Amino acid sequence: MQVDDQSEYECKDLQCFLRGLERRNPGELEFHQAVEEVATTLMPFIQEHRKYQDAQILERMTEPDRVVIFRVTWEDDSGNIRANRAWRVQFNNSIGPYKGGLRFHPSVTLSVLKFLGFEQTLKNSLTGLPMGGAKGGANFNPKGKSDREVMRFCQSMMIELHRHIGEDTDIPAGDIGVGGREISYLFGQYKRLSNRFVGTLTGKGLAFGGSLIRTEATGYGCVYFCENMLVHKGESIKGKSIAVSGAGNVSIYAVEKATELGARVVTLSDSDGFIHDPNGIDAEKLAFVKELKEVRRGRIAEYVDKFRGSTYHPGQRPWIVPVDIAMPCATQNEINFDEAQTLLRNGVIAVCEGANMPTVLAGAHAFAAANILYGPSKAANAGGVAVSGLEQSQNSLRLSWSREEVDSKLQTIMRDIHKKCVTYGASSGGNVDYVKGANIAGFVKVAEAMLAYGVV
Ligand code: NDP
Ligand code: 2IT
Repeated sequence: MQVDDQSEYECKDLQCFLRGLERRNPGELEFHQAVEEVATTLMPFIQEHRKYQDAQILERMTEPDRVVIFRVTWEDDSGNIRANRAWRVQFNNSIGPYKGGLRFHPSVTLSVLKFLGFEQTLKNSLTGLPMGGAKGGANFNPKGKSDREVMRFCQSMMIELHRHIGEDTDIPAGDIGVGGREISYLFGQYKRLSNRFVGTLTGKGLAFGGSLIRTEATGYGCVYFCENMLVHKGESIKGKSIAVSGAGNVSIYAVEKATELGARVVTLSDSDGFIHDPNGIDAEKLAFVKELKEVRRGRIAEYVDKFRGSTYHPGQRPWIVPVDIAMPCATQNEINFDEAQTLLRNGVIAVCEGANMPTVLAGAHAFAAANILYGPSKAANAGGVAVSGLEQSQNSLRLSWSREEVDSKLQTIMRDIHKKCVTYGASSGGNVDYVKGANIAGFVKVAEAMLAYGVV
């Protein structure tokens, strides 16, 4: 990084800023993409508010506080020695201790974790809770591994990770490939190594400090955000058809809440293909999916053997199905430009992102140009980390809130995030640019804290 390159720091326009970012972070395409999306909407705001520009806040905010990279060595069931790479990207702790998930997937790279950590910083700010931004994970593939192999990996990873985290320092949680099983192994090992029982991880089991509704929070929160956008436009989710992608934690609970509120969810997917059930994935069918994914760790293709009238589409994504609402809940860049166009051609009225950065930049621009309701991930999926924040509060207080209490706080947080997006994103024509609203609202709180700290 060329911190002392004066000319770069005299950048006053977007292109100059992005060229510098690319030069400092070569080849980190996902990170470039996330920053470009944010900087594009923020730059006019920063230019209007010279204090942020003069203090180089965006330049500083796009440089992580620190990155820890380490080897995780473990032994598989056949006695072979395996080695993986793991990271913790501690992005920004201006408004609270570092907070963000861990991802286990073979596609994990530093670029992916930097994009996620950067987004997390703004998302956590939006929740209104005192949480900084971080992300971590490993290029470990949990698919096809036995429980004992996953346990040995988690325990080995924690031997290094525990030095860098703590209940007031950095609090990891789940993400792709890291659910209740992995958090339990990680927390159990953290507790042994630190000889303390504190809430250093969230998403824990209910018997050992977990919060009710944390499992459901991201999916439920995404549906609450979608309903807020629809109600703001005089509409409702009731009676709408929805395409959900993925079949993991976020997808399952998005389907559950959407169905409960009277919508008809017609698709689910995994990395092999998608299922289409025009009759809707009701509570009974969803119970099958939960058991399939959470207990048997099977593939979504099995759905069609069980439920008549449904079809499986190998190698394809759900966005070709005509629906009112799209909820991408699998992974980044899972809606490309052509798929965005297809959704629009088929009359989609809302896209609400459960996954992080699921839409490519050109697709996001197409949604904005079409003036549909477009809820970007940092606003729409903030319910997960928000309830993680509530889990931390309960751990500190040494008590547990009821399901109703947590759900009601989650609904209030999602309503407040929607309100902040409207405050900063409403145009004179009555439309709301939720991307702009979320980016500015998330930025301002972190930026004000950084300004207050001086040159840090
Ligand atoms: P899970 O591991 O529970 O499920 C992930 C799902 O997405 C699986 O169906 C998986 O299919 C699919 N998927 C993952 N990677 C790919 C890929 N490269 N291509 C196609 N499909 C893929 O993860 P979560 O549900 O927890 O996370 C899903 C998304 O939501 C991620 O973007 C995550 O960052 C985001 N998120 C999660 C939160 C949480 O609390 N868990 C909070 C906020 C956002 P397969 O089995 O074939 O891999
Ligand atoms: O992307 C996310 O917000 C998460 N994976 C949840 C992070 C958390 O700390 O609960």
